[in-house]
Amino acid sequence: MTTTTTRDETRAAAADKGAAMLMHRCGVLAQCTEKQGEILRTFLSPAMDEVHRTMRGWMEAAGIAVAVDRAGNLRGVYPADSGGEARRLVIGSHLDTVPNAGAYDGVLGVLIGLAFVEASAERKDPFAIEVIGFSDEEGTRFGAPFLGSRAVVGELAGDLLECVDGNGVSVAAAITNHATQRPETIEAVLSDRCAAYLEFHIEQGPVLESRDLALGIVEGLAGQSRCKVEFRGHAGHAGTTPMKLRKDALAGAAEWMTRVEAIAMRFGNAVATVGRIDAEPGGVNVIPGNVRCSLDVRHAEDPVRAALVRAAFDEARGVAAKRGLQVGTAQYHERPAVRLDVDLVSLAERAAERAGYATIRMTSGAGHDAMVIAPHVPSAMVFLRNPGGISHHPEENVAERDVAAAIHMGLCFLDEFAGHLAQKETGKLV
Ligand code: HGY
Ligand code: MN
Ligand code: MN
Repeated sequence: MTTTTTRDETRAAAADKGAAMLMHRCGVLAQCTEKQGEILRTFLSPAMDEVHRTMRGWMEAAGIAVAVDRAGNLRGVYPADSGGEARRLVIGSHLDTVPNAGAYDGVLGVLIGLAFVEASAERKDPFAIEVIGFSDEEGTRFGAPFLGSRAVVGELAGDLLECVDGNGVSVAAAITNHATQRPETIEAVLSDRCAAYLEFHIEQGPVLESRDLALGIVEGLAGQSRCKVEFRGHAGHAGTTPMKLRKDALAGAAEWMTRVEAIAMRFGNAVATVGRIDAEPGGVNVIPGNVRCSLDVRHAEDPVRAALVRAAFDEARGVAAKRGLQVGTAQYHERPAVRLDVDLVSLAERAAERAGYATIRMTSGAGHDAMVIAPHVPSAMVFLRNPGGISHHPEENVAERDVAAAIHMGLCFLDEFAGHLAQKETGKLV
């Protein structure tokens, strides 16, 4: 009896199996944390080493050669059918988290690369697949994000290496300590055979759910600025200092924060967030004398983002002058907006269509490692529906059927990628 299973039904079945395993593995890796009761994994931490040990077992069982590089990125290469130094498709995302994180942000995109390899056992691809689990995309430990992906594109240098964590340990010292204890670490560079980068990530927003779509094709990522704003007033006794004589740094910061919100509303499609505020000395009966605020600003157009940052800093100076406070403002990190590779974006769209999934094109408001890699390697990114749009939160979730959709679409991407490579090599791809 001839089988009636078509290649795509077989593929869909492989995708379903891979999705079930991926969801299980996200649950296993969620146990690797630095803080009991929540998910927290930071740059070069013991919890990250635990993730590496667990993933190494899964990856080596799939025939992937595994290493960790000096920047703490997990690196796994599955050879091309032709072996040797074939071109590489890199599939990656990050393994670190924000504090009190969900179980899918970043991790899903790394495990999906492993799922492709496991679902490709019978394939004979003319390209190698490299799965990368970046060590630090969130910037939780040092405040500066993208340390892992910036290392592999040669940007981890200069002032960035001098950033210090809450214990006064610098990025450079953390890397040296980690690598000294692990002499087997490899250089943190991208192979010069890397032909493309592909990242899968939960949307971290409500759009796909609102359109009842499993997958979205990212064509660009908004630029981002990370700033520090510090208000300096005069600490004093909460009970004896008349209101008119105060120089309350926290009251000044509070007034400024509401103005930042109003400014962002004026700049259509901009977002501005004060996510962290440290008030000193922190006594309940002491007027705060010093307040440090973070400020995160995003927009798809860099000049608009720059104008918003300037406006926020001007407001801080205005509030400080009115209240007799001193103020310091600084932008310590920025990444320009990025457009992804038009050919790979179209290829991803075609792959989703072949797998039977309608998609929309999207611009990402969230930052991702793809925005660091894209200026160096043709890159594409695929979003998965994120129920409730909840992310950076323990209730972050993804549906197993949408993970299956992503794996199915990804296998169709691999089919098309071989032809894409051949056309690029012969110069027929314009
Ligand atoms: O902050 C971001 O956009 C990303 O989640 N790291
Ligand atoms: Mn994140
Ligand atoms: Mn992420």
